[in-house]
Amino acid sequence: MAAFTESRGSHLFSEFNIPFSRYLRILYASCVCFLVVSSIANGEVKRPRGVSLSNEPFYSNPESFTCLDGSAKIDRSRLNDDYCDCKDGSDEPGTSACPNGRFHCSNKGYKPKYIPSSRVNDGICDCCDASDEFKGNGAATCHNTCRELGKEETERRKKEIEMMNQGYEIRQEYVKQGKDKQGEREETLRRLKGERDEAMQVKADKEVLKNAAEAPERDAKDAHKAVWEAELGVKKEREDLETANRAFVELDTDHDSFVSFFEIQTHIEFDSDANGEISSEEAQAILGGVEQVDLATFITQIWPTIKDKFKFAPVEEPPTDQQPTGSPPAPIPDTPPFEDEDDYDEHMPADDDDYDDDEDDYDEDEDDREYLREQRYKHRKETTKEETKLEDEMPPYNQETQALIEVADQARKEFDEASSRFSDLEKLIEDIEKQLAVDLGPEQEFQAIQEQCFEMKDREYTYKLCPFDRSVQSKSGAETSLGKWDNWDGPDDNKYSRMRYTKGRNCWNGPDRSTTVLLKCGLENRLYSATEPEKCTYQFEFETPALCLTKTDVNAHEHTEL
Ligand code: MAN
Repeated sequence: MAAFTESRGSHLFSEFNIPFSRYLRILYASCVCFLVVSSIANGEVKRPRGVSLSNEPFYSNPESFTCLDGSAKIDRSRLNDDYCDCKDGSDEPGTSACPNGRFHCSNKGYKPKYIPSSRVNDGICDCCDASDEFKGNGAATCHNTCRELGKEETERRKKEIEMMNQGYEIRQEYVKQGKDKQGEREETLRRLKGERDEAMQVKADKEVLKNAAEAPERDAKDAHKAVWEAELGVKKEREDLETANRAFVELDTDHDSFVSFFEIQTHIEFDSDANGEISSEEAQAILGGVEQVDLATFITQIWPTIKDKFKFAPVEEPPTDQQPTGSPPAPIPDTPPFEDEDDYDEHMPADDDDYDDDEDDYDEDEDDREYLREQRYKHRKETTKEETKLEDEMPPYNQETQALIEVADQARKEFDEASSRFSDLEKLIEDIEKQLAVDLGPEQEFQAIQEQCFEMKDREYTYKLCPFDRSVQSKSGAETSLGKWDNWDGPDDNKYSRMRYTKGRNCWNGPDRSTTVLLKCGLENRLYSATEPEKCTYQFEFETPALCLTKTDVNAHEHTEL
């Protein structure tokens, strides 16, 4: 009796939200009423209609009734008299007089339940034992169907238990597989770490070899480049000299082997004050303050100061259908300002026999000479272009340097290979460590759904769940991320019943998309529902044997009374 009172007491306390002091009084009343209850059993006080067995003690006083919320005490005759006396409606459990009253159906053989007392005698069968319809139409039409419902329920429960038991067996398999897989992964991780350490050593050794091979290669290449740059310098100097000579020839229009200030005046690029003409003072200033300079002075003193400005006359095509005309070709000076005359000749373009400018040719017709001069300019221009191009390209390395490059190339190749092997191993280790860090359940049972995806269609969308990886929505082939694996999110006592996927694609004017997956026990792994309860917040439902946690004796349940 003590145990009965205690358990019922706490239940009632919360069920009716009764103040604690009132509760103590009720408790006292319950004890006092024990005798009365016994007498009820003897048929002395009848339990009012609509009162549950557990509430019976509160209705057992043969004289009076105290509302369950303590708001009033009334004569017992006013119970179920179709007039509402208690604020909580507790005096009218079996009529529809109180708007907040509750009618209790015992539903023997099925599940007892409460219905709002307003539904009593409304003509609609709410209780399977038909106890809510005892007057009027309902009394005639409602029959007790609790026994059949109870049978169906028992059958349903039995099937569910059988399913859960089968699921449990599958789960046992999952546990075994999961643990094996975890062992395999740990073993692979150990092996990879060993290989990674070796690869790191190989990489370090190959780096030493590479550095050793690259040092002589670098020295040889640098030496080669230095020689080439020196040669290039000399060539450029010679070219500059030649250009200076050509400029002198072009400027010396009266062929007196001097460039005079009036000859400078013909080159408008020297118009330093940009007034459209070059005064004799401007021209003399360009010649260093003198009236004229010879070739040597021009090359050494004047050319360096004017070469960036100086413009050669454009090369003109010789007329095709008539004899060329023009002034006689300018003589190439006899005495170049070089100590070594051969050196000069070597860097002057070789003249073709066709337009040799020997002194004898000066007897030729003036037009012919003009023609030859034009040809020579053309030739010079093209040759200079070609030479410049060639000079810009460094000549190939000699055999010895080439051999050093090959050795260094090989060393680099071996280092790169060692380096990428090391990186590959690092990546594999990182991946496997990530996998091992995932919580696959207390017994690794959820490993069975790792590394695979489950899909379902809902209207225009296909939803995909790749457990421990991502959640996706797709439409016409375009995928939208609904979140990446975050963590288990179930309540403390059922942590593995809910998963969270977060940080999916941002929702326009809203949060990042996210998914909650509710899991339950089922015979197969199946995504069977996908909804969007709030914009861009998705809820999936997934069944899996991994969550079939218990094995129940079906027969034991079969005999459990409802
Ligand atoms: C897409 C889908 C929907 C979502 C809207 C939000 O159409 O991802 O699920 O509600 O975007 O704009």
